[in-house]
Amino acid sequence: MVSVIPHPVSLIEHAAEAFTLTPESRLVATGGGAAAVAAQLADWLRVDTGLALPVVDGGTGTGADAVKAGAHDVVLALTGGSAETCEDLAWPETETYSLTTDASGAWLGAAHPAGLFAAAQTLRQLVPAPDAAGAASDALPAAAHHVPSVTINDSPRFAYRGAMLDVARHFFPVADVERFIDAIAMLKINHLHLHLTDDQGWRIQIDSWPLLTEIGSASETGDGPGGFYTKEDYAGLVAYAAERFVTIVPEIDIPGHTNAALASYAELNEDGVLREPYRGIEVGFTSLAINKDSSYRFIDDVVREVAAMTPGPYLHLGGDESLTLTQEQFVEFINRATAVAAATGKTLVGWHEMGQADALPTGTIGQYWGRHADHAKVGPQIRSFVEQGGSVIMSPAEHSYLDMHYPDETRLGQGWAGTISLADSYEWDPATLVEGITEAQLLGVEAPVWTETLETSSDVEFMVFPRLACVAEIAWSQVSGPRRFEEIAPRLAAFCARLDRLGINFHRSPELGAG
Ligand code: TNX
Repeated sequence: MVSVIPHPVSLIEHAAEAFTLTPESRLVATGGGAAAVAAQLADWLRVDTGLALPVVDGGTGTGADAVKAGAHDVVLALTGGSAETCEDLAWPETETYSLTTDASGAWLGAAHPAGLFAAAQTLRQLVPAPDAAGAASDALPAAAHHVPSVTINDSPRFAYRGAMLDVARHFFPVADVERFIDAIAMLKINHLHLHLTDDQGWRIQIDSWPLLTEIGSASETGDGPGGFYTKEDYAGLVAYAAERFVTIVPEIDIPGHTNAALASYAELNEDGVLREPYRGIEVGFTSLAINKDSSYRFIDDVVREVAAMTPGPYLHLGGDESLTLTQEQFVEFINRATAVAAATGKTLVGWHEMGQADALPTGTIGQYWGRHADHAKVGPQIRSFVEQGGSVIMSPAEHSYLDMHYPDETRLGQGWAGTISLADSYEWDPATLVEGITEAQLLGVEAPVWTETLETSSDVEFMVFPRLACVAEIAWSQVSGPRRFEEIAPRLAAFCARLDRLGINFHRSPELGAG
């Protein structure tokens, strides 16, 4: 069975003979930028099949330097000409690709390396997953692997396909975040939103306010040690993500969710009194001093340093659950703080509450996290971003909040938005969820993972998989009618077998048998 998640725009399966990967297969990279993707594909295939395949330079694809690809070779062809011209491509061309496999070889073509990377992820899913009950990868037989004969043409529905990891409630070291990036990239997720600051901890080095990490990073939910990313760590993460065509979106959450900062600097508190570090899981009880110039100096310094660490276009300023402020105070603060942050040149993102402000910098993006029952109240807040020239990222709590309990397993996670089954995470449409927000206003979809109850990578993966696969399909795949869980269920089961093989944790939901 051909099983790809997210499902491609068009996938034709041929009765013709399969393509076979053998120990003699080569990855032939054609065009600048193709070799780096081919090298990653070689790494995945080594893990997935035990085959150690060489990457060879196919030259420009024509002329005397062209390598003649053999029947067992995988050609990765950058079809858009030179590396310089592909920089000028507009989305969705950057992520569009085609893939054909048959007895004469495998061919992956795209105009941009990002498209080639997407093609390589698809090919990886076409290579049969060895039996999870089988041997460890180093003991795999280096035999032939039959890939069905297909023609795939594919292109994403939304430009922004995100996952959010909360590294503030529990700190996750660099290696864990890299592991997370590898896992989400398999599903063509192309943005990683890092929730870097909250009441429980401050996780990013800021040179101009050093106590944020000296004091503010040394706590987390429970009794763990906390931690933070140095600028060097962070640069490494940004680069690691970029190699996988994932853009990191840093979030500095203000004015609420700031106890770690308020415990580091007395002058950020309205009363000038230093707060105690916080290790609980309450929300909404803190605020920066909104009437003090020191707060705006702080914001200016922090966003300047964070923007300098951020090659990506976005800077997330939070703005959620500022429950100690009146609406008037909140709006005044957001108008002033976003004006300061806009000076970095970044496009700002905020949780839907930020839409109450009436002077948002043009283009500010709203992230919707409401429940169905909140639509009437929250609808105007999210539409306000559009009215002020921005767009919307959909993260509806009842469908995409990956820290919500599964219906059948409640040891980890929370329950304020109910339980989220695999079907709940699949059967929704971001373009019809909130009145006045349709396809044209959507930048994309993001699935957040809040980590109050999640301490390890294994905990995070358990909550994320396989539900993220459902959300990723919503974000990537075109839709022509209501989504039905039965359509994805058998493919989810196949994807989970692959996760199992890779040692990535997931929830063995009874729904996986539904296909
Ligand atoms: C709400 S969603 C929050 C977070 C919590 C989460 C727990 C949002 C913008 N704020 O602070 O961690 O619920 O599910």
